[in-house]
Amino acid sequence: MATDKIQRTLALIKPDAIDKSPEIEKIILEEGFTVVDRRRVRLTRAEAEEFYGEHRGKSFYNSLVDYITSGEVLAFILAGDDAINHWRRVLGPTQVSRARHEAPGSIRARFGNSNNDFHNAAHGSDSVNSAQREIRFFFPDLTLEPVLTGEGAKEY
Ligand code: RTP
Ligand code: MG
Repeated sequence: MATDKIQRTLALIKPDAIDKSPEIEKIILEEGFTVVDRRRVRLTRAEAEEFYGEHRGKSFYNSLVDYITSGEVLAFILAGDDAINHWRRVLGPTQVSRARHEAPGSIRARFGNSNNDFHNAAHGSDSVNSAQREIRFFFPDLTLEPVLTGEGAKEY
């Protein structure tokens, strides 16, 4: 659905799906996103704890930090119409089993781990604020111009 709302979002290919990154990048381009920048990086534990700070204290926090630091990740800044929600739709539901059931063509259904519901192959920012924070987290040296929204307002 076109909303005329150009946004940027942070997409992450998680460590267990990095071997599938060419296939995932193909989907990114087929879906019409523009890749503004990309970076392959291995997060330290401290960086991962900061990135997933919103989940600090939850039961799965330590295993999430273990997972995201288990190898390199590939971070992308994606731009496009309604990019934040568009990318989350392409990802599918958080849990791999739900993704396979409800959105069989989604990235998490196709590339998520069959043996671990939460090793779900990829990440996407969930709001304009998280997108801004997460883009700055992975690309601190990049200066980005604000994007124009359909309402004529400017967003990062
Ligand atoms: P993400 O942030 O990675 O795009 O995923 P999400 O928004 O769909 O889900 P979120 O609630 O933000 O959870 C972040 C990641 O934590 C792992 N998780 N494990 N064991 C659990 O109950 C559990 N819940 C979440 C997943 O890897 C999830 O993507
Ligand atoms: Mg999330």
